Amino acid sequence: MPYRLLRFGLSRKHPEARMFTHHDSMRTSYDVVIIGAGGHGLAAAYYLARDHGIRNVAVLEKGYLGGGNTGRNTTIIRSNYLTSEGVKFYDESLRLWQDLAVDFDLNLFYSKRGHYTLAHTDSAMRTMRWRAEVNKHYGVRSEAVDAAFVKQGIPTIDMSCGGHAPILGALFHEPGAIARHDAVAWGYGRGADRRGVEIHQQTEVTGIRVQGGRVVGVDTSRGSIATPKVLCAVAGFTPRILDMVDLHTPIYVHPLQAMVSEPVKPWLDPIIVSGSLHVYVSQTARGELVMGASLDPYELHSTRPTLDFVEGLTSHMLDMFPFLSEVKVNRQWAGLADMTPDFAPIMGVTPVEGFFLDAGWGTWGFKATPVCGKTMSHTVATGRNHPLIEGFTFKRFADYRLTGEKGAASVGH
Ligand code: FAD
Ligand code: PYC
Repeated sequence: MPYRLLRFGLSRKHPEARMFTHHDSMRTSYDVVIIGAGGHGLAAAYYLARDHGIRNVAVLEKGYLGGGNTGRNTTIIRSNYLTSEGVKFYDESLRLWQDLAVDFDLNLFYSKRGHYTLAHTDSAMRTMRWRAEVNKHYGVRSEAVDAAFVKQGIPTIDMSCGGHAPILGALFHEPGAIARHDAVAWGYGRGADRRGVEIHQQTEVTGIRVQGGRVVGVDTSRGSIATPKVLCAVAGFTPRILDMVDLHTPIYVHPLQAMVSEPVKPWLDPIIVSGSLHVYVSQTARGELVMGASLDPYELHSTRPTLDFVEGLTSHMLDMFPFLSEVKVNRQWAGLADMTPDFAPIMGVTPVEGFFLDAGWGTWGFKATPVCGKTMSHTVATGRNHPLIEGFTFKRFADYRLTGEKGAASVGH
């Protein structure tokens, strides 16, 4: 790696290949069209080509690769969920994360930190014990820990949280990690491109053609394409795409904001979450504090950030870490979270033949990128839901078989 860096740095011609090919035109037909070049759409394209030999695939993106929630999230990766469906699914994702940088030959800055979900009340402690037991049952390393353990792991924290939310303990999840989100999109995009998948940016899907209950093509801002299979992976834009095929889900869209500080000396190794204080924070390898809070409390299709958010989040950050009062906020932004009533995703086949859905990723879908790619590529290739996504089907709402993950959603809602 250093040799490659040196060669690139000293070369006048910059011989490094582009991450992926620019195609001037689209084909008239593809075996599969994927809507959305976020991590999920690109991962599905990558595994379709690599594991299923399906390469005549177009990924259509109305903006730029990774410009949606994939490039806006706070990169927390964990598998400490509450339901058996969730724990098994996210644990498989964590396993896939371990090999990804080698698969891509790209540094994803994957960094295992340990993850604390703080408990400030007895009932929160009960939930932590519950999650720890479910996690351990499936071999996931989580444990309910007391206040002394928290203080030892995070020596700089004010255990009284400004005197109004004393920390009683936490759920400690040792595998909790962070990674560089845009590199994940580039890695999947480059890997798919090298296997023959076409990525078309600045190409918006404006309609989906259905005949006799099955998909036959898509209309785009650059013309129409014939295809028997469409995978929709558009996060906050899901309701608009579903309108095109006359399908309806209980998804509702709220903005989710985040912010980052100026770089400071490394002092925070673990990832810290407090649902009660509406705070989560980690420190990047560059020293920036990446922070977030809860969903904005209204439905809205806008990514405009607010001063209200910064004021609320910084005051709660100072409850935990008063010595940060001089640290400056560098940037803030928002993404569109596609929320479901049970805080679990909606994945797999739908009543429209050839139309597949990967949605309902709300505030929790970055960590699931690899396993979504794996399971959705299987589902699209075979026409049958992968066993790992059986708890997340489109029809679970009609069947009243919800997969209640709210207790593990991490941010307060
Ligand atoms: P996206 O990355 O949003 O990609 C969808 C793409 O579809 C977009 O690029 C969009 O332009 C494109 N598109 C939409 N409509 C069309 C159309 N008509 N035609 C063509 N293209 C279209 N998850 C975690 O696991 N951990 C976290 O710490 C975390 N933090 C978060 C913090 C914030 C502030 C936000 C907003 C989200 C966070 N999430 C987190 C959630 C996570 O970011 C998302 O669930 C995940 O990135 C979804 O990926 P995706 O590929 O499905 O969607
Ligand atoms: O899913 O861990 C998570 C998360 C943290 C912040 C937003 N989502």
